[in-house]
Amino acid sequence: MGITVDDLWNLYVGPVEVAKVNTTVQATPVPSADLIPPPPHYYGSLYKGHESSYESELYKTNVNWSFPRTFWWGVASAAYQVEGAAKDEGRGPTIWDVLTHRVTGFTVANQTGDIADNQYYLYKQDIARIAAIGTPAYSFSIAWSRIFPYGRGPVNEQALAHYEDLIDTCIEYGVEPIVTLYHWDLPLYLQNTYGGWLSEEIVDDFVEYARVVFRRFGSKVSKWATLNEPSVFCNTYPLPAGYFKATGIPAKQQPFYCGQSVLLAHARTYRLGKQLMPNSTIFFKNNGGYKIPLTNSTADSLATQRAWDFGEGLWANPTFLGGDYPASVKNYTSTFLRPLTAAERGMLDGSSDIFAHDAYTSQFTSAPDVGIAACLANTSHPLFPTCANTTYQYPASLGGWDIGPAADPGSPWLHKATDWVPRFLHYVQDTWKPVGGIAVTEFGFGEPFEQLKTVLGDIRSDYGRTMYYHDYMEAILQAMSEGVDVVGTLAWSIVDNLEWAQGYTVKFGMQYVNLTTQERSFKASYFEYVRAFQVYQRK
Ligand code: PNW
Repeated sequence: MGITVDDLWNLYVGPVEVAKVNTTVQATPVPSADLIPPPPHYYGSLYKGHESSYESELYKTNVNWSFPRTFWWGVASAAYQVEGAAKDEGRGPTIWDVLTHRVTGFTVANQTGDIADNQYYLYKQDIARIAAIGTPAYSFSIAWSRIFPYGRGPVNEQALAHYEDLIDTCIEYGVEPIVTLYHWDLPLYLQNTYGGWLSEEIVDDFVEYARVVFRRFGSKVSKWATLNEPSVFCNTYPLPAGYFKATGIPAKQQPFYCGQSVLLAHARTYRLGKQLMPNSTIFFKNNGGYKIPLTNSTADSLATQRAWDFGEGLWANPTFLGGDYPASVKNYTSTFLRPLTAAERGMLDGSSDIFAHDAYTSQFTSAPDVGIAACLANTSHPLFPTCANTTYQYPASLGGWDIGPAADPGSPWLHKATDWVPRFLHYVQDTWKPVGGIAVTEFGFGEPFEQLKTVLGDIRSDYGRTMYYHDYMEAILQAMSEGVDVVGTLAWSIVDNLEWAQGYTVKFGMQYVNLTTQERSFKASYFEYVRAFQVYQRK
């Protein structure tokens, strides 16, 4: 490769922090006192929705609620956010090691994932804990740069052995492992060699990585996510100037070059996976949320359609609706991106077994102030090319209220909007008609100001997040009782972790992590999530 992995670290990242505990720790039994749920909120359940007025429909609706026995559920994480052990056992650097170490201010207080939750060494205890509280599945991601330190070329057996033991430990504890191949941690070498996702060269490398992982773990893992939230990670392009290989592709076009590589990488990986593991469930994770036209104007409904097209549709139309981009997206990308070939469209169509969606929130959508046409005519308009505005507030004519309570100010994109979840699920089912149903593969809430709390009991009593899960699970049950085929849920997250640019200042964990001692504690929300299944899952 012309450069050693050590040199990659030294030249582009520099020294990394090392945890005190840096060998695999055996699990100890979870104390039974840790598994006592919080006292109930007796009036927590005001059933709502168009067909369930509190007095008359409550019990009727409620008896129709249940999760079928086949319903799968668990908690989720991603490698860079929880693992730590940044340089250990042959891991190669990723763009995130550079972003956190070198790009001043990229993360809050320049926090890094060097140690994070040290799950690379503490996984046995983490799995023992989630098993003890009754969680049937754990969804984690594999770090591409552990398996292939350069992203291509030599394979690192030590990393494969590590993930093998992680998977075996899950199975030993009766926890189903669900694996994501890519959760944003792009091997740095690939970014510097050809621009990462901006180049179609990445497709071959990704498929080879997938092949190695599928071959090794295909007999033990049956649910696979290829890629997590391309809408988010493709929009990290352009990467900050001066740290990575520059490509000369205009900034606003870069997310779409990335998108095309992602679609092709996903589709080929899907086809390979189904060939190697015919009984597996393979999908990619979309994200976004329900989009409500702010007013009933024609402009707002057009803008809302554009937001669907440039959001979920960019990924879901090619995979669920015949292989190509939505018309509005194609209209834009055809000015610079090569069209997908008939063979590629054929490979894409039907390439996700379920519609997996990380459905945290919903938002109101409206036309830009200048109007859609003027925005489309001005490539430097901040909303170009989507040309749709979003807000979390009702219009002033309706009082300007929030759609629902805001999460931590560090996550301004997130408001609790659980009242819209049933409509969202209907919309996904009606629009993309996923044959295998819908899975909510991430949902969660950054409890406001949780990082300021110092008393463990106060941290564990995460009322906002608890109500979020309570209402969210009811919303899913409501939608299912109305005929929406929801097949699974994965809550974000198993533990507090590195919340990307927010560092450790925003908490999404259903377990608190003391970052000094690495001790974990269940929060009330975890019990609430489990309770939904204790009450409603058919035996
Ligand atoms: C997800 N949005 O990201 C990621 O998959 C996780 O890694 C992350 O920790 C979690 O959500 C919480 O942020 C998202 O703007 C980031 O709609 C942004 C959005 C959605 C999901």
